[in-house]
Amino acid sequence: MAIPSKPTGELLAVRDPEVEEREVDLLIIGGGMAACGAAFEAKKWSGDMKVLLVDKAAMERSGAVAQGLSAINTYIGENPIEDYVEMVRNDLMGITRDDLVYDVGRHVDDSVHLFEEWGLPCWKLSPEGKNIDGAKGLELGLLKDGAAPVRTGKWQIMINGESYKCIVAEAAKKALGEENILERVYLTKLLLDANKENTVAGACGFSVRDNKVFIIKAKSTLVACGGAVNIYMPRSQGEGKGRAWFPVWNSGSGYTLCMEAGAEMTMMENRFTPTRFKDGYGPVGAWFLLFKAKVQNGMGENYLLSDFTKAELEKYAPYGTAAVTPTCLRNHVMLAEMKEGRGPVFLDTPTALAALAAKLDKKELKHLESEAWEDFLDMTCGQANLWCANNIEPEKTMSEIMPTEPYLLGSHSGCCGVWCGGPMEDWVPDAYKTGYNRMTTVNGLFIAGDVVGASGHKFSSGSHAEGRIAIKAMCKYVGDNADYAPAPKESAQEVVDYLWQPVRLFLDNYEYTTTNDINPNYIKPSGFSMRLMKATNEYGAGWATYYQTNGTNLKILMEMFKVMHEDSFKLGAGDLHELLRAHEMRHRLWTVELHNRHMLFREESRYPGFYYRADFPNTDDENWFCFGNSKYDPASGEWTMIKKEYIKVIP
Ligand code: SFD
Ligand code: AMP
Repeated sequence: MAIPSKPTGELLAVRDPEVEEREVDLLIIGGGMAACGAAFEAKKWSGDMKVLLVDKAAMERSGAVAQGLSAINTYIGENPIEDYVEMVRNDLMGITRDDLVYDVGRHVDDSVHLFEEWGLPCWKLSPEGKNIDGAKGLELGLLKDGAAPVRTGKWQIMINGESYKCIVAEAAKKALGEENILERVYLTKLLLDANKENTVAGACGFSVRDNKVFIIKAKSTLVACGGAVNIYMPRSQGEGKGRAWFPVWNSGSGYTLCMEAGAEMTMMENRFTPTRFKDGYGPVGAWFLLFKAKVQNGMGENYLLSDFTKAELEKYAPYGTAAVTPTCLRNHVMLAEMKEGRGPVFLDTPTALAALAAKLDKKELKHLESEAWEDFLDMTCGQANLWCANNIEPEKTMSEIMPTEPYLLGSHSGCCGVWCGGPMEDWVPDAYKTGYNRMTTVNGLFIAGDVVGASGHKFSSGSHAEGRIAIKAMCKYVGDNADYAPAPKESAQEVVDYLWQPVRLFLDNYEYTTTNDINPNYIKPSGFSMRLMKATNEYGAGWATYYQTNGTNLKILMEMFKVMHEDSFKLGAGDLHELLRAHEMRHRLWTVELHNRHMLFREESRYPGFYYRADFPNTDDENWFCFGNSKYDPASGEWTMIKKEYIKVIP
């Protein structure tokens, strides 16, 4: 007789979880940069309103800034805000929400000044033109008092940022009070109101430490759950599996929570396919901008200077011929080089460091070398490990760079996300208003950071500022709707049955086989994940096809998603982390399906280098210079695709 399998895992799930119900005025979902900004700012505007922040992880190291960062990529400083808007628009191939971008631009520096006040070391430029970092930088004064930052590009400043997230989270926690924060609770679904149409009444989810379901009623909810990672097969396989550039725990919850509730989405066809140090995912910004490293193809040539590259960029004028080449087109020319057989592409770190070393004394040179390592140790320590493992000394050996798998995000060099209102000010067109700044098309539902669409290049600082903007508007909304008593449509029993369905399916069936990973009655999240990522990689313009797809491929993929939706209710979970993975997979599926739905809708290639519609290989301004929007109807389950007019607000 076969021996029945046993549940495995550290925190085994039981059939009937405990249920805890709470009621608050303001609910913040997420604990990353935007949520920390919201938590900090809430203190100023919420008065006696009750605020609750719920993070799926521990705020001190949750979200994209978990490992720290080496630069703050958005600091306006001496620049006109209009220039920032223009940069963002050009980088995203012309179609952005100027009002949202401008709004971030006018507030972002205040967040950076707070970070420095809270203890984040920002590098300073000495009067002699030297870069002074760490505590010594402080001796040159504070940014807010006019001290000069070390600018790498027009918008970026250098920091010693290993503890960046700890510093920002500490301030958020202090402002809100630990008693108003739930950590390690994964909010899985928004609750719509039973009596008030198109209105959010809170959210539900579960703890990954206890067998406990949370049902949180709220008058207004902020979704700040970051972007979506592991929706495409990562290049890292085998030994390297698990590595990704963006944080693996951001599973598209921000997009899924909002779309499932019926919020209008925007530019979900956009993605970010970052160029990174191959295999270790080390960011390239500091190497290009601070160290001034140059690229080199397999023939030893700087292809950026070639007529071939020039001609490729001219195809995408005016963006391709702009003073700063958009991020997607930088990828495009790199991919074009590889497709011509002139790969791999290297970053010439030895020449760059040698050029800098020529101006330095011995001590300064040592410091420069440690900065080269620190850039990764502060932010992507796996890249530094990989250098060590391969005996790479950047001053002696070049490193390969390569576009990674695609990510969905709205705060870095991408702009997919949820449509929302801009500032309630005269200069903002009515078509860009929803009644409250950063409120979606669902009443009471607000967004910030990666979740906000059509306004990229906020980065860590801009996301923090946007959280602050959003919570201020939420406080006004709650004040204006003081009589509103949230009453979710779903009963507590319905919530538990939905959230715990993967556990019960597992418990009903696990004894049928000798190992609980293999069973005819359920699939595990890890297997489901492989299926999803294989399909998107092959049909949905992943790295397998040099990021190319076409209408036929996308339609095949949409059919595959239908089956995956059915099978997402066959996910089995024996312990609490597996339950988390099961619901994360549902969120990833919803998110990446919408991405593909949008790619199918937009019949042009707006972002060459991020992805290509090979059947429509050019940009088509005549037909597609507009936002690609979409809306899910929670009642009927139908999707509507919408072309929304682009309005240039800032000249
Ligand atoms: O080098 C739920 N980023 C960079 N920004 C910069 O300013 N400078 C840089 O140097 C940047 N670089 C960089 C960056 C990110 C990463 C990963 C690397 C390098 C390696 C980008 C910023 O970090 C990014 O723009 C912001 O962090 C975005 O902020 P926000 O708040 O939108 O997302 P988040 O910080 O990831 O936080 C998300 C939070 O949500 C939680 N969460 N909680 C409850 N329920 C759910 N269902 C949830 N789902 C998610 C998460 O736990 C987290 O707290 S470089 O490449 O350019
Ligand atoms: P990254 O490390 O690639 O995320 O980039 C960090 C910052 O530097 C972002 O603001 C990028 O837009 C910018 N950046 C990176 N590479 C380049 C480049 N080659 N030219 C101009 N800006 C760049």
